[in-house]
Amino acid sequence: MKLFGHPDSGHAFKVKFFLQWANIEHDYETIDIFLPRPHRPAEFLAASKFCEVPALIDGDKHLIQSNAILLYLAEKHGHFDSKTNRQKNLEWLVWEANKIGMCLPQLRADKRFEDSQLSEGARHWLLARYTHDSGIIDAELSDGRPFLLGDKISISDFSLSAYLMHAVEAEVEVPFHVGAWLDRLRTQNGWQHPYEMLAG
Ligand SMILES: N[C@@H](CCC(=O)N[C@@H](CS)C(=O)NCC(=O)O)C(=O)O
Repeated sequence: MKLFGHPDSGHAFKVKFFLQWANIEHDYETIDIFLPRPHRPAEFLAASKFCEVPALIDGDKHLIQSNAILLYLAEKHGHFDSKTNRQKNLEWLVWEANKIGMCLPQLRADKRFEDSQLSEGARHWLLARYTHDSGIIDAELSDGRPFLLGDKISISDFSLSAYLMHAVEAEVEVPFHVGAWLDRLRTQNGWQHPYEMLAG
């Protein structure tokens, strides 16, 4: 297996963290996502339909979209113990792509990259969405369960936490139970700070 990523990509981080946590052997290459798309390596361009990271090569398969890759890896490596468990994970993954995985990367990019600055109205809207979305995760974890689906860590945890690991850079508040959950994830096998993990 070979993963393509970039240190600034929370989308790549969730996949790399899962691979390291699950001890799945893989090669890794950093792609300069600030280069014009046609200038990126040919192997990456062939693997990544939309020229985005993450992209994963597994034998003759080319896999893209971080949550779809997580689902593929969890299925392949036997991380679903039932159909219900798979369905519950799928629900959170779809939620992530549309909710916290949409607003938080934009809020962070606004603070981190000069050419990604938001208009006042857009920032206000995204911040309201972030407050709502982080509140949903907080409420979910408020009964004291260690992970989103209960006692066992799952791909939902890897997916939803990815950009929250950069919350300081986004200058957003992290609710109490979410903060405790992020700390718990930082104690997991394979954990490294995203910048270290994806440096290559
Ligand atoms: N929906 C995609 C998002 C991937 C994405 O936005 N990747 C960004 C980095 S976080 C990228 O490759 N940007 C460079 C480009 O689009 O040229 C996923 O979940 O994998």
